Amino acid sequence: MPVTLNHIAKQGEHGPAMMPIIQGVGRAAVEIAALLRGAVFRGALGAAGAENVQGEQQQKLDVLSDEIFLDEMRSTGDVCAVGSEEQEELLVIEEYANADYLILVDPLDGSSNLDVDGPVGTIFSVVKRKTANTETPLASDTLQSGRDVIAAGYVLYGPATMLVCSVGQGVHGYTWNPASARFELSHADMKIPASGGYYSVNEANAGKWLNQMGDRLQRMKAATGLGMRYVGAMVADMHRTLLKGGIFLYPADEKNTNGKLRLLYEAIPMGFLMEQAGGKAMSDGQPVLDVQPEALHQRVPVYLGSASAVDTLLG
Ligand code: AHM
Ligand code: MG
Repeated sequence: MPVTLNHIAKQGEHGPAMMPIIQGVGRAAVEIAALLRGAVFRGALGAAGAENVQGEQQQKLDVLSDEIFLDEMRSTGDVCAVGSEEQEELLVIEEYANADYLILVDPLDGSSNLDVDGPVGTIFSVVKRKTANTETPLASDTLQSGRDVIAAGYVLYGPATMLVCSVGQGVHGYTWNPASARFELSHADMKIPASGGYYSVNEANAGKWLNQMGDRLQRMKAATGLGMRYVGAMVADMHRTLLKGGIFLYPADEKNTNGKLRLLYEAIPMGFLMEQAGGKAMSDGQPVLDVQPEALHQRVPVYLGSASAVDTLLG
């Protein structure tokens, strides 16, 4: 008997409460995957003509994926608000404003890959509200460190659609089976290899990196002999790093002095998964999960991977 997403309910203290929310993520993933496959026929590729709060060009598929995700979170009845990379403000789900959980999402990560049919992903994390559930949730409810995250995960839209998630009891990967029309457990208890794998970084920025990161990377390459892979979509680069080992990094540079990746939508969920998989997740000078968020769209430098590779780089 294949194991389905219901498996999440059996995982630890938070599994039962997280199962309906992660099933909602699964429904959104199926819809987004179908949208991506058909996008070229519907004229849905290309820029939407607007910029998001980060001043980045939104793609039509960023906007559509965001709508799909929000609708599926609303349909769970368990989510009171969604903080999205594509939305300036926290979106309160008025009809369920008394629900206990908030979800943070990058609905379509790596969207620069869309025009070349490259892999993209969805990244999410779940926190419990701090305000009383008799009140309207506030943006401050999202500003919780990774140590307070209850569940996190990503969806990889690759040759197969995979949902990889953790409710604090290890990391499990579920692959969409088109024949049975459900996610089935394909990668139980994922652990990052202690050595080997690849380093993954946009090395074109090396000349602009801060904190001698260029020299550090050269030393790490010499010490480990790791080969290099870079997709430019964090979900795909993280997924390979989790399965094969090594390190993924996006350091601070002269242009992006806090790095490019968002603390709440990218760094914390991936850091949570990396620690759950036995790896290490650092920002500058402290674990990603210890960084106290101060703003919804805050950015941080990120170094994720096998502890030995991360230590060799930063050590
Ligand atoms: P996005 O959320 O706007 O897609 O940006 C995030 C993406 C990550 O998926 C990826 O790791 C990074 O940007 C790649 O950036 P670069 O093109 O600078 O290498
Ligand atoms: Mg994005």
